[in-house]
Amino acid sequence: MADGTTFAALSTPPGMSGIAVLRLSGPGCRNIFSSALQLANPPIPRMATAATYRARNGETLDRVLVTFFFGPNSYTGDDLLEISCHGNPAIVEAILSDLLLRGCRMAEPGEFTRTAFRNGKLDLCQAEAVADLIHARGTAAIRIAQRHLAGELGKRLASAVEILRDMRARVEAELEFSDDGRESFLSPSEQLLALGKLLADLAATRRHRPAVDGTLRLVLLGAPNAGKSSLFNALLARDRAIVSQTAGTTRDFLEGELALGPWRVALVDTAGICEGDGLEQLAVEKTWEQAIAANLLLWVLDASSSNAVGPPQKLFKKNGIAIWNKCDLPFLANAAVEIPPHWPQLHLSTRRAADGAAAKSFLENFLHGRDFLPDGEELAVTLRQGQLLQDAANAVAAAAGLWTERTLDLAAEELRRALCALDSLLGRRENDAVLDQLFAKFCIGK
Ligand SMILES: Nc1nc2c(ncn2[C@@H]2O[C@H](COP(=O)(O)OP(=O)(O)OP(=O)(O)O)[C@@H](O)[C@H]2O)c(=O)[nH]1
Ligand SMILES: [Mg+2]
Repeated sequence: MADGTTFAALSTPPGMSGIAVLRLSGPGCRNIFSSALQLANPPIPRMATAATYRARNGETLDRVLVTFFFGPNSYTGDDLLEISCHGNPAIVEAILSDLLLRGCRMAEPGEFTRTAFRNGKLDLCQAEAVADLIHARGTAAIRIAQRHLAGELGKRLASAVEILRDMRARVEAELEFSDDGRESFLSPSEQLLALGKLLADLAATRRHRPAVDGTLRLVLLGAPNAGKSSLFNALLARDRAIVSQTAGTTRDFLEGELALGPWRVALVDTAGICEGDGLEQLAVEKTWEQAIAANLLLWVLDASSSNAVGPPQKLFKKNGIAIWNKCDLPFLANAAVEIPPHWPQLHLSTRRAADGAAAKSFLENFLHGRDFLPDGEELAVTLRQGQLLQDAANAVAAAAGLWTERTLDLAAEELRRALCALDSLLGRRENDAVLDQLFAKFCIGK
């Protein structure tokens, strides 16, 4: 809400803590500084100062530490005040209530960052990265979020935007002077193709997004009847999938949600992998699609069968865990079953209630602090960014083709489309609905 009022929020998690940090942004900060905190106005910027917070009725609410940031040299770009008080919810509430009485209002979700975006402190991709950095799991995901926050995407696109603008100017000049008989000076299709590839490659980094968002896909795989659906139910602690002794019970894959430590996990049960035809084959194709999209494979084997089937070589490079099921029965599996050496192995029986809980905590420990990003991966664009990058890539590729065919008016139009997509990506084209949707995902106080 760009209404020129001063908004305030608790920026640290609610509950009891050593300290709690309240933030205020807007023109009223200076007044709060001198009235509620009785500190000399104008404040000394960026200097932590001890003060007593007094309510309007003169009551002392807490001894606090305050820091004042003058706009535009603040997070939001407007005057900003940070108040660190003792982390007691009653103190926080008393200070917030007093701030409301003094004319502030409560901030909306993401309003600090949205204001920073509106004031040109961040481009839209950087604003999105603020939420990423808070939610990222694992050090590689955090590094990626930090790169996005530092404006890496904007920097990489700056030269693309420059080239596109230049090309568009050239094609328009060519169109304008096409009748004067001059020799064409244009041969830019290759440059455009290279640019299209760069944009498409950036768009493709969206495949790493779930790992940055803290969401993972764990896929149960294995031969028919190994006990995948039984394990699926045990991990979800409910009878979600049909279990039966008939091999080939599961056809369509099933999805259930599971929290494992800080990760939000989509657990997927699949059709058993086997040779077959017709429907069976269709089901197995779906299983392979799931295997490819997985962050972690849970390969289930029937330990009681001399025909227990291990994972195929083509999955050896993926992250996985081998789960020997039916360990309530004698172990008859062939010792020659090959499991990738980097996969841990787990022995259990879904018939034993305690094993489901044990499997869950094993997975939780296994996921703790783990990265699901390939080494050296530098960026992971969001779905929104990925779609716009792909739109731009398609338009640039189309422009390259049209240029080769000398259909310059249409090439100019495609270049314009590509530029529009990149402008939307960086938030240079106002779209309140997109902004509302994007910032609604933020917490209050961010
Ligand atoms: N003894 C024993 N039987 C089990 C265990 N887990 C599953 N079963 C049985 O094995 C059979 C197959 O279990 P499912 O969970 O349906 O196996 P699945 O891998 O999902 O099978 P498909 O969907 O056909 O591929 C059922 O009869 C289960 O009751 C176990 O730990 N011990
Ligand atoms: Mg099944």
